[in-house]
Amino acid sequence: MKIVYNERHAEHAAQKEFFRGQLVDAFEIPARADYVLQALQASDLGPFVPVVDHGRAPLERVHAPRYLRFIEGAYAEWQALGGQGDAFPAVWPIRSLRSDVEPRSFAARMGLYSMDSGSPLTAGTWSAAYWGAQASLTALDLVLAGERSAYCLTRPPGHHAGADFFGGYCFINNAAVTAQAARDAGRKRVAILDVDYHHGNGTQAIFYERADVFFLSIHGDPQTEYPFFLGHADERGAGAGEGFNANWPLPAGASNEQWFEAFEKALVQLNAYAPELLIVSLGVDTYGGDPISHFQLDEPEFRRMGQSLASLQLPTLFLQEGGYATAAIGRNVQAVLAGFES
Ligand code: Q9C
Ligand code: ZN
Repeated sequence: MKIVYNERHAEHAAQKEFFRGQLVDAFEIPARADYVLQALQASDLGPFVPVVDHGRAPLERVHAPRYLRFIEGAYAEWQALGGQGDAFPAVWPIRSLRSDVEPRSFAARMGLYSMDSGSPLTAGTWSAAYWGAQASLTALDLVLAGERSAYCLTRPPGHHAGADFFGGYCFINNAAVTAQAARDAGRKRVAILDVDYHHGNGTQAIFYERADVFFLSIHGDPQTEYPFFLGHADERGAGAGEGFNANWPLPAGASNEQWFEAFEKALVQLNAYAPELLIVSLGVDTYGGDPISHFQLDEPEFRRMGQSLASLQLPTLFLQEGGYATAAIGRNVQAVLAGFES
């Protein structure tokens, strides 16, 4: 399986994040991708393919241009104001406040363009995120050219980022940018299967009223799990998109049997849709040892996941999302990809 690696990922390097009123060591750190790289280099997966720059246009097909400009310049603005270390938002345009007027204040725009205070924005965030989207678009080129599958190794992840906001460690929604690029390249039906522990609220929202991109997700129940405000079972799409969104929220602590029961249901719906391309938002924070998540998958289950995905016989693009048990991420990702190839 060809692998596209975002070599610029480490430019996004958060130090700390807020957790229960304290600044704690960041979870979404460069070592995550380094471990995956090591594991894949030691395996017989590959070869590695260099990233091709597709420019800004494919990002603007999904994200508001003013949002992208904001992310690109945000760290410089923060520094100019005397901001020390990583940048965090502190105020949001919650219900009854206006979000249609873009304020001049940097602090206000940080809030306008974000959903939480848990996603530090660093000096290299734009660069890492931009090149991550390019890596994903490069992986798409491979699959469009006839490769059965490809894997994009990148960070920061993308699935929580909406058309005009960041959050959940995500800044550019790589899955959405890539699905839209596949549509623009003539693929008529694209499916995004999101197996990250957290609901992919950004991806869902971007395609919620569309029938040409089917979003399916298995995740921790938003009643108790991040992102809390989206990901319920009754979210089935709207307008032309009605029936083309499917969520399987599972209780924190769900068993592997529960997880695979939901997964098999998702695969049935996915198969019935007959997509021309499958994008897998591959978070491995479903791992039992994950420090911020509460499912129990382990290596045999990750392998089984890959095997089941292969049985769909679809052109498949695996895209790295979450996974925070740093030293185990490589093994877990490798198990999915090796299962797919087996
Ligand atoms: N201190 C992804 O997996 N909050 N994002 C966690 C832990 C946000 C996870 C708080 C978790 C976001 C892509
Ligand atoms: Zn996650």
